[in-house]
Amino acid sequence: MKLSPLQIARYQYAPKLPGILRNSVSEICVKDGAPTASVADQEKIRALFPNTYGKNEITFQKGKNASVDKKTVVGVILSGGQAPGGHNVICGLYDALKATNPENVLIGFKGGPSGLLDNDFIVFDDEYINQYRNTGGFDIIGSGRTKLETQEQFAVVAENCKKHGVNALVIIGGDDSNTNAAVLAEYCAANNTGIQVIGCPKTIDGDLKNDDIECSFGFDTATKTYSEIIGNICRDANSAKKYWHFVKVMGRSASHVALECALQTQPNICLIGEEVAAKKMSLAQITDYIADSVANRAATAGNFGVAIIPEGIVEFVPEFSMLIAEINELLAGAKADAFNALPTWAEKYAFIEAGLTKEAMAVFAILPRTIQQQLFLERDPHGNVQVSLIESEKLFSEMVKDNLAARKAAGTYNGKFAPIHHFLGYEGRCAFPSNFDADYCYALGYNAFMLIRYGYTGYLSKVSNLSKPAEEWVAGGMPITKMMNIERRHGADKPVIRKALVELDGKPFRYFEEHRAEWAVETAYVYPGAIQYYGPSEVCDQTTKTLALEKG
Ligand code: FBP
Repeated sequence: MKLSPLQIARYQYAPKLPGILRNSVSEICVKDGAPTASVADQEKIRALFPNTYGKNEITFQKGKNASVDKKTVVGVILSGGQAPGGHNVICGLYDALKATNPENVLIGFKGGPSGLLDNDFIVFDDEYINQYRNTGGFDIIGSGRTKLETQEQFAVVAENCKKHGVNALVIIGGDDSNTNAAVLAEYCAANNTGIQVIGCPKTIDGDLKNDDIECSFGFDTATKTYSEIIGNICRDANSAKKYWHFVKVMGRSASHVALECALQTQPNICLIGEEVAAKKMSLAQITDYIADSVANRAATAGNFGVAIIPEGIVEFVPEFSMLIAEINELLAGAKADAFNALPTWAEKYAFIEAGLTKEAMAVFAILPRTIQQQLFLERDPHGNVQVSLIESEKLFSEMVKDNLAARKAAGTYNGKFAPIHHFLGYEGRCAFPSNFDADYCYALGYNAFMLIRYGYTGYLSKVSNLSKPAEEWVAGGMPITKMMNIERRHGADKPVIRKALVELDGKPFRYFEEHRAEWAVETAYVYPGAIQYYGPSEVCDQTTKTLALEKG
C-alpha cells in the first residue's frame, strides 16, 4: 500500500485521552449516578427491556478497580454510513484491551451487522491495527446497513459469538444501530448468553445527541470538511462576482450539518428544515425568501451569492410532504406497473393529474419538470419516493429563476442570475479525522472497554465535557434505554432512540437567526480553510461552533 506523507505522520499522532482514562486501569473505579428512566413512554419501554431498563448512569473516577481481571474477547462492528474517526474507536478499544491483558482478543466482524450473521471476521493484531490509526474511513473492517432486529438474527449472533468465546460486542453506529444494540443487549441478558453489548455514538448527521451525548463522532470532521469547501466557493463567488452557488449538504432529515456550515462560513442563505416545518413554509415562501436576497444583493453587492440547502429540506415543507404521501398512494402496488407502462411523459402527466387531489396537483404543477420526473424515478424497497434523491438544490434554483423572471417582467428586478449546483456528502465522510474526532473516538473506544470490564451491558460509551480540553473530558456510560421512546415505524409501535432535530430555541440556531438578515445582503463570508492537524491548539483543536455555542 502506498502511503501519503500525512498518513505516515498521522500514524504517529497520540490521541489525547480524558484525564481519568490516562490512569492505569487498576486505578479507575466507578462512581454510580442516579437510576435512569426513558425520555418518554417509561412503562412501555420498561416492559420491553425488563433486564436492562432503569440502570444507573455511571462515571469513571480515580480509585481502586474492584473488577476481576479475566481474559476478555470482544467483537466489534461498524454500522451504517461512514464517519471520520471510526478507526480510532477500534484502536482505542484494542489498546485498552491489550494494555490490561495481552491475552485479550479483539475480533472485527466485517461489512457491518451482516458480518455478525455470516461470521465473517478478522482477529486484530498490532500490525493490522497500526495501519489504521488516526485515519478516516471504515475500510478497517467495512460497514453495512443490515438491520439486526429479529430474535432469529439475535440467536445467530449469539451462536457465532459463542464460537469465538466473545464476552462482549461493541456496536459503533447511529440512532438505529444503537437502538438495535439495546434490543440485542436485552436479548443477551434475557437468554443468559454471557455477552455484554456496548454502543458508541456515530454519525456525521449530528442527530444522535441529547442531554448525555454531547455529539456524535464524525460531525466535527465532516462539517469542517464541507465548510472548507463552502468557504472556498464563497471566495470564488466573491472573486468572480457572477454566480449564485446552491450547495446541498448531507445530513439526512435534521439540518445540524447545514447549520454548522452556515455558522462557520456565513453564507447569504441557509435553509433550516426544522424552521420550515415549524413555520409551515410553502415552496413559494422559501423561493421568495431566497429571491429577495438575490435581488437585494444584485442592487448592492452584485449578482453572486451562496445558499446552503440541507439534504432533508423537502420533507419539512408541509405541502411537499403531502404531495409525496399522495404519490406513494398513487403508485401503491400494481398501479406502479400501469404508470411505468405509459410510453410518454405527457401520458404519465395525465395519469398523475387524474390521480392527485387538487391541492397536491397545485404543488406538483409548480415544480420544475426535472424534479417532477425525479419523483417518479427510483423507489425504495417499500415503493416510496426516495426523498433524499431529489435534487433540492436544483429545485430551489429553478424556482428562484422563475420568481426573478416574474420580478423582471414587473420591473422590480434588473439583475442577472446564473446558478451553479453542488452536493457535499461523501466528500466529508471519510476525511482524516480532525484532532477532536481522533481524540474523541479513541476515548469512546477506550472507554467502551472500561464499561465491558465493569460488566455493563446495554450502555452507550459516554465521553462528555467536550468543549473543554481533552484532559478535562468526563468518561462514563449511559443506559441506551434512557434515550428511547416509542415511535411509529413501518406501521408498528417500536422502541427507538429519539432523533435530535435542530432546536429552534437552542443557541446555535438563535445565533444564526440573529445574524442571517445581515448575511443575506452583505458579503460577510468567513473562510475556515482546511482542517489543521499540526500547529497551535486554537487552530487544531477547536470544536464545532454548534458545540461551542451549546456548551459555552
Ligand atoms: P448514518 O445515519 O448511518 O450515519 O448515515 C449518514 C449519511 O451520510 C446521511 O447523511 C446520508 O443521508 C446517508 O448516510 C447516505 O447513505 P448511503 O451511504 O447509504 O448513501
